[in-house]
Amino acid sequence: GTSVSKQKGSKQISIRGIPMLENVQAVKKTFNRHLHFTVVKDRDVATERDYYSSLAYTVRDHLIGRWIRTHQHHFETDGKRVYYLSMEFYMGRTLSNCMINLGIENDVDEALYEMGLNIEELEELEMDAALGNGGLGRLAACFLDSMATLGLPSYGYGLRYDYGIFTQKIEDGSQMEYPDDWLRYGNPWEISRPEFLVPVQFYGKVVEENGKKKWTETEIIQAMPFDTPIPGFNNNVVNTLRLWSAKAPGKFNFQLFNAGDYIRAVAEQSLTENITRVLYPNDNFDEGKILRLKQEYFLVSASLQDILRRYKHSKAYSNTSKPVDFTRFPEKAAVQLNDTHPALSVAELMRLLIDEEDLTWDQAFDITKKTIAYTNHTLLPEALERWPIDMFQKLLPRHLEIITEINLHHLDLVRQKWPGDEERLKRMSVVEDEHKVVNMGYLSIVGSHAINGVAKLHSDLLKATLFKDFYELNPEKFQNKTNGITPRRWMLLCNPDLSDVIASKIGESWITNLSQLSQLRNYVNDEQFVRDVQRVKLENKQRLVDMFKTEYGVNVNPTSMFDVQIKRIHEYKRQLLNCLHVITLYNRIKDNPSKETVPRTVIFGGKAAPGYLTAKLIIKLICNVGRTINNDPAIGDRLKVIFLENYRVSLAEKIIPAIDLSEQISLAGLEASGTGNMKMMLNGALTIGTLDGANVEMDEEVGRDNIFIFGMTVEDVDALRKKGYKSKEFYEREPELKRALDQIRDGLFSPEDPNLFADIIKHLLEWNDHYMLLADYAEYVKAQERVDQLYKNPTEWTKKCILNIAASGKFSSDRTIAEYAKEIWGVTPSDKKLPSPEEGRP
Ligand code: GL9
Repeated sequence: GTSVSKQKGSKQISIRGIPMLENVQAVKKTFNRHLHFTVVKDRDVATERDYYSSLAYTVRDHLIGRWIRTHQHHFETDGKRVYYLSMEFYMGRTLSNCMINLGIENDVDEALYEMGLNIEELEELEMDAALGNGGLGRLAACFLDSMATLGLPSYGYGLRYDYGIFTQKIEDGSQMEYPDDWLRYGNPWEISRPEFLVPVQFYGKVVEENGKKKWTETEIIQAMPFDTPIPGFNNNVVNTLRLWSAKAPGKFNFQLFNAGDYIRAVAEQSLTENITRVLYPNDNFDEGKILRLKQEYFLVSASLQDILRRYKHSKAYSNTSKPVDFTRFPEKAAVQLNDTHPALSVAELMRLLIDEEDLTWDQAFDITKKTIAYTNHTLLPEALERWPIDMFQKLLPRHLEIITEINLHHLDLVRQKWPGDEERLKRMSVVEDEHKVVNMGYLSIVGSHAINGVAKLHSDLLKATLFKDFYELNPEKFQNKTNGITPRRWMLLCNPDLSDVIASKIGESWITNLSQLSQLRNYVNDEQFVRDVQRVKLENKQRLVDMFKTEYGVNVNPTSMFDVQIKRIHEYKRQLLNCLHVITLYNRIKDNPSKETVPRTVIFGGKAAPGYLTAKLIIKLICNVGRTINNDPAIGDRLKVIFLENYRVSLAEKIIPAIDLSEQISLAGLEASGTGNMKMMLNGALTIGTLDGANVEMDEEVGRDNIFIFGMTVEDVDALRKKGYKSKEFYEREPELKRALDQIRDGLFSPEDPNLFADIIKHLLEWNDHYMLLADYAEYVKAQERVDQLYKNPTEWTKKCILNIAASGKFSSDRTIAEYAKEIWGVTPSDKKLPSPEEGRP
């Protein structure tokens, strides 16, 4: 059919039909009503942002009826609820996602067009909800979309940080951090719920009264819930993401200042509210700060109190005098811990059940274990949370008691299974006596019925290494749930033209059943289809080229290979290895200027944790290498290097559809899964990568002929470490590697300060290259040569892209969530639609 988009050049997609006149009229009317009554402007004085707000409220109107009805439905059916507890929800923008899931984007697009407004420009005004660092937080956001789309009665619980992940600016090649004041213009997508305010206690002491423990003289901070709607795709379900904000409880603390210090008392309220002020910007790293422990407990306590309240007021107990039976709680609630950050849930649920609901220890522990499950997201030792006992003692004395007792029971079981094995007992203790810390991973395992890793390889490594002893104690608890991504945001929303091309061949069922993409294998020899896929990729690249020109002043050839590594900057992800390859390409062109080469644009993007100096130096090196190469007239447009500023969800949506080559080159065994790898595969990029994380399963799905795998396996890494790795041997053995490192060391890329990168050289040579870049360098360069060879043949290249898209079905978060539902939560997905609001109340 003819898509409206082609006529008007907007991004509207045809696969969901042409706009309906009466819908378009209704949208215009609602939009104008909101501009007048909600935003309080007329069209003479309204700003673009006013139009964005009116549009957001218009779209929000379409959610409200479904949201209320979904609530009623959950109350009436009273099934088991799923609670996803996470310190991070990296949501990005909401507007276009809502329009897509509600199926109204074409109507809205048409209405705005008729009013002379540009929907894409308005969409750009929305701030990202950047309440996450990277993969872990974005995974939580994809899971919310899938849980709603699968019709599960599910809730996300998190914190409403006033400031999300910092805004990154690159000044003189260096990262600078600025606060992300995302709520500055208000947030039309949230609604506060003061009626569900929850008190959270801190400090105080534990006393015994008639043989019962009591936590008293605590300081109280109120948790104010803010709800955000989470629409499912095309099923009239709207679930809830509930984020807590810290609120000083006026009257309590005011008693502390009994006389005359009213002003000071009011001023100090804002100190209390610091708990939810800002997201800790660390990726795969535990800073161990008390404010972070407070944040974690604040999330856990507020959420569990809310969950218990919902159980007590559920249909089974409303309007009855039946006493609440908590032994049946695990039949009505599943709590999933997104890493150990909410691990205090184990102790808090025990406390609430024993101290507040008067259950026995054994009853409470049985309920807790049946309710809670734990996902591990990393093996990196520096990321594993271990809180000092004295911090606990001060901040959460009752929880320390409970954890100590849980540990005694746990160690009894270990003793029963392995009598006399004192070493094992010490290794498995939740409370590590030697370092005086509580191991939150161990606490999570002991308090859960299921523990899972996030890709096959990672789950196997958990059992073989980090949690070996616990696996031997309870092998039945250990599972794998390979990560996934939502095809709604990561295909329909970000790549509407590719969505159209795919739908023209295989229809639309892949949107909620991504394995249907395998049908595309039938079209690899369809010349028109290959050309269409090629055309869409080039158009997506062209849009980026325009941005590179305006934002960075760099001229990029849109037919050059877009070779992209976008992810947090971390040594284990080995952006430096990529950089060494870039320098090698540069040297080859300089040595042999007349030789024909495959033009490349190498693109990096990602934030470094503000305190991670080596990561910041890596950014500086990439920028400086780019400066040298991009300004070298001998290079021309054969090689360009770009560092993208402020990589985040909304920028990922623009880059990913334009990628030719996806860099997934972590040292094998260290990237638990990766999820960017899946997004790029789905959008028709080829992968160059190590056998790490989910790359292993991508390789399985697509076949070794269609992916560029290189480098050491986990076993190779182990063997090399055992044998004794010496990075200098590789430096001496590989002339091009030696040359690149010498150039960095001698200041070729930093003539104004030749010693600038000394620390990088130190890491790689003096300190023996912990992430073994030098060992993988030669194979990496060879794999890149194979990439070049293939890129010279655009048809063969595109066929492999199509085979990658066709093989990416496994990596839908719908599949991941269906597995959690069946194998951990004991709930059943449904593809039934709820009645739409227009259908009237039953
Ligand atoms: C991570 C892993 O490093 C990734 O490999 C994995 O894909 C994601 C999601 O499971 O989890 N673990 C982790 O701590 N981060 C990850 O991305 N970092 C953060 O985002 C905080």
